[in-house]
Amino acid sequence: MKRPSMLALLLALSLTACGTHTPEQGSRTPDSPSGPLEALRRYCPPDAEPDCEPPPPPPPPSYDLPQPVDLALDNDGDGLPDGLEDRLASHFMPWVWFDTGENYGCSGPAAPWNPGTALARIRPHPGDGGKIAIQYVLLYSRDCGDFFASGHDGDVEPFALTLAPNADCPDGYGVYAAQTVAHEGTVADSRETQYLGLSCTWGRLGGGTGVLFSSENKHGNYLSTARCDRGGFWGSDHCSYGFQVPYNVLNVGERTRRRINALGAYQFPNEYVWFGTAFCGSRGACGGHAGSILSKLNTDGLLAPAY
Ligand SMILES: [Ca+2]
Ligand SMILES: [Ca+2]
Ligand SMILES: [Ca+2]
Repeated sequence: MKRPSMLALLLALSLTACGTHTPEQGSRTPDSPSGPLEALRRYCPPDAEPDCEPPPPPPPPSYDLPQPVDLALDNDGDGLPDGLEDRLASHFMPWVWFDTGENYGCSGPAAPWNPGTALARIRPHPGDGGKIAIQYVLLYSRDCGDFFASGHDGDVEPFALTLAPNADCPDGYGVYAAQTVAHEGTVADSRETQYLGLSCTWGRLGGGTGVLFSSENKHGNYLSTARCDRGGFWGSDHCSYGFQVPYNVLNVGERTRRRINALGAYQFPNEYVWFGTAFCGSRGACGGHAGSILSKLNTDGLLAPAY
């Protein structure tokens, strides 16, 4: 029998070594595309050691801005200095009047002796970047219902202003237009628009007479009693100069750069601006009839006109 040469032995040893390696390479092709080896393939380079560990997942993103913020800066990243946003939103917040028929406590937590919570999103107007859009929402613990419309826990009622440059005004902007939306998205959807001639003083803090009416027990917003009394479900809304309530205006920032998210410090524990969860007026689980705050502040369809 012919003895194998040294070269043949070396060749056989080499093939054996390759053979031990080949199944490992084969094992990098996973049977299941979602298996752990597939995870290794995604995270480790092709020539990585077999025990290459994928890196830990990144922490979830936090969009909340560190507090306190420098209001001279554009912390929420929309192109406007945040201090200017704050001043304009408060300066042009109108007087808010409730109907004489409002049930006692239904405007709560807002009352003539306790300022209510108003949220505002302020940014360049999507329809004209030279103007500023302010979207406000007024928050209530409850919608108390009226005639054909049932009540519910939590109430989020929007209105909007468009500001335009006016060098005569203290911060360089006056009110161009106001728009209210009551019963949004229902058969009783009622919208009212006023053009306001670049007024410097329309708002309450600006010394003006700009007024918003909150309809009886339902809290739909209107700019005039006449429009309110024709609005609602089959004309059920009522508005009047019954009693007046002041509001604190909070600039909540932008969705990805939040100035305010949790509302626990602002009369509404366990409620959030930007999470998109149903607003329940801090009354626990509810049917979601008020919708979310996010849905009101993030909907360009509720903006006041740019032209
Ligand atoms: Ca800003
Ligand atoms: Ca903003
Ligand atoms: Ca309501």
